[in-house]
Amino acid sequence: MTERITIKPGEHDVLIVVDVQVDFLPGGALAVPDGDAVIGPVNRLAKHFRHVVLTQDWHPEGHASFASSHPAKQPFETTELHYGSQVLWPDHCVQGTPGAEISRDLAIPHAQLVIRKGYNAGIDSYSGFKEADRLTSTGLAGYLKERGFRRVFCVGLALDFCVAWTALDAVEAGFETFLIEDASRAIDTNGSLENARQDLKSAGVHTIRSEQIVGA
Ligand code: VGL
Ligand code: ZN
Repeated sequence: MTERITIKPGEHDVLIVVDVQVDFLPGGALAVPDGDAVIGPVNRLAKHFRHVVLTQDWHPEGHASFASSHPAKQPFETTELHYGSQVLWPDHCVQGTPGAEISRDLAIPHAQLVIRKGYNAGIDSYSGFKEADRLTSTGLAGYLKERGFRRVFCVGLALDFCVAWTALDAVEAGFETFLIEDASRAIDTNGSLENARQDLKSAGVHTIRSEQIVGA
């Protein structure tokens, strides 16, 4: 699992900080258990990366991924949408609301891009790269390629949804991809964490710990 290499991030490396938003933190609408534990590690890691991208879950009111949009459905149940099975969530990260804000405790003033996702009313987007229909692109792969990045390091919330899907799509887009486990926390619903671990392993995502990222 953990590969005991150390890595000094350079010009071809980018840190992607996934969805560290008020609604995913304690007290939020879709609070990830122990979610605030990622903030310290993420802030420390970000100091070692010159290049950082943030993602922001950003849903319109009445989004198709909200249980409240489906009569008789409860949060954490699933339904079939036009692109396949969809977990239904409590309303969260509604565009322009306080819950959708990126945590003020993140100390990454040098972040270069905030990529919003999940803004199409009928399609969810866990991944920062591609929406859940697996067709609609956010443009992130093109951006990262044009910038000349080769390695992608993923952290944030939630490990078993947005972080995992972002890492899997980074591999698919051709990047060598790392998930920094102690800088991420999972929701873990209906076996989602175990499934994500399997998928990450099969895809060749390297799972590492933040101590393996070192500075100059
Ligand atoms: C996420 C569920 C719904 C995440 C976003 O950031 O992992 N999970 N929307
Ligand atoms: Zn969402």
